[in-house]
Amino acid sequence: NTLTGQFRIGGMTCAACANSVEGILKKIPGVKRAVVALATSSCEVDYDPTVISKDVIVSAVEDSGFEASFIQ
Ligand code: 9UX
Repeated sequence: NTLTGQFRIGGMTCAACANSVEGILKKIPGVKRAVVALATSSCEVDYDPTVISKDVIVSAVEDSGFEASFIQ
């Protein structure tokens, strides 16, 4: 049971930011895969919708000091 979501991530200015966001995403229970693209200020996340929702992903990123919004 996997959904793939695209999110916009704001506030990433260097590669270490992108690594940091990726680490945050991968630590969320229910996240199976997370790929952050610094160049497009976005990320793609595979997650188990029976464990978490897209809102949990957005909140976790925002709690870490970046901006996040669901794209599709
Ligand atoms: Mo780079 Mo991001 O020096 O918070 S890690 S700007």
